[in-house]
Amino acid sequence: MNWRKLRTLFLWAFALSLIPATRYYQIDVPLLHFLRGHHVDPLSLHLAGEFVENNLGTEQNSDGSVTVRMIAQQYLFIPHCIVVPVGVPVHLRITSADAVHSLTFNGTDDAVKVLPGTVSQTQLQFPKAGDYKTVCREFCGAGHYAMRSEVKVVPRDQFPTLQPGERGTCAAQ
Ligand SMILES: [Cu+2]
Repeated sequence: MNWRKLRTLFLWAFALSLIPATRYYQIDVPLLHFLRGHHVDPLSLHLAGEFVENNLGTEQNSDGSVTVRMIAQQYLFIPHCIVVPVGVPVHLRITSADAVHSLTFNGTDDAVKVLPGTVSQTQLQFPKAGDYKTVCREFCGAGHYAMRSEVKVVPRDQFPTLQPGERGTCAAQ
């Protein structure tokens, strides 16, 4: 075998090894979540369970962290604007009511794949206060390019002074 063939073989082996690497987050992680019971019925999200309307938004946990629950659907994220305190762990739980979406936060590297039928959960943290645009990065239909919302990251001492309603949506502020 000459060097040329060996190089071709090596490049093929490298290219093929990328397939399991990319499919891990796209397929295996959501599948694992599903198999572990993190599944929800996308058609009845608003009727019962964790993702009913008054349970969405930011909830303060006793250890100082917060839990954020959101729904992605064509073509918006609900709540449209959320408030979180700066510098604390944010446990994000999000599911889709229809297509596959991907929630990203401008100015950070975080990206959360959102699939109907399963709950995607991830932990993030915003090191700086300010407004972060959230953008859908998975083409999900005609209105995809308008699918964006906002996270307001507020000082840690300001967050507990907010009314429960103000934590769910920033529109009131
Ligand atoms: Cu989208």
